[in-house]
Amino acid sequence: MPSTRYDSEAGSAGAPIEGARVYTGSHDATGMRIGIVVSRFNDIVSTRLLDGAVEALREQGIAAGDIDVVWVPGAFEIPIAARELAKSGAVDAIVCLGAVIRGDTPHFDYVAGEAAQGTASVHAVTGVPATFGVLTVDTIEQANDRAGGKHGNKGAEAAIAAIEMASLLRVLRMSRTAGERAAP
Ligand code: INI
Repeated sequence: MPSTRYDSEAGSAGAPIEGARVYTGSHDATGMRIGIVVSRFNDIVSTRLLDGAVEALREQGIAAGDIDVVWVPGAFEIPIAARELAKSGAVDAIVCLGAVIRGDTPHFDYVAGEAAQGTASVHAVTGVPATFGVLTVDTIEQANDRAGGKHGNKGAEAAIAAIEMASLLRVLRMSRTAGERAAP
C-alpha cells in the first residue's frame, strides 16, 4: 500500500528563522468547507482521485456535509465551475480533479493548459485557493499510478494542499487584522 507524505521534512520548510516572522498553514481543518470540482472525462481515474480527496478531507476532520462536489464534463470546464464556486463564498478552498491523457493530437496541450491556467486564475481572481489535482500524463498507466497506485493519490495530496492553503490564508488575514507586518 503506497503511503502519501504530506508533511515537509523535519527541520526544513517552515522552520523558525531568528528575527523573522514565518507564516505557515496547518492541516487543522476545523470549521472548513471545501469544494471539489471533478471532471467526468476519464472517470475511471477521476473517481479514484475524488475518493482519495474525500478520504483525506474526512481524515482531517471535515464533515461530509462541509464538502461540495461539482462534476463537469472535462478538465477544460473545471476552471469556470471552480470560479463560480469560489465566488459563491460557500467554500474556503477548492480542489480541482481530473485526468488529461495525451493522445495523438495537440488537443492534450490545449485541455491541460486551460485546466492549469484556468485553475490558477481562480485564486488570482477570487482569493479563494484552488489546488491542482488534475493529472497530465502520457498514458493510462501513469494516471493509475497517481490515482491510488504506486505514486500515491494526487487527489488526496491536492485536498491536503487545499486545507493548508485555507489555513495559511486565515493566518495571514488574522496577522493583517492584528496589524502585524504580513499584509498580502
Ligand atoms: N478532457 C479531459 O478531462 N481529459 C482528457 O484527456 C481529454 N481529452 O483527451 O480529450 C478531455 N477532453 C475534453 C475536454 O476537457 C472538454 O470537455 C471538451 O473539449 C469540451 O469542451
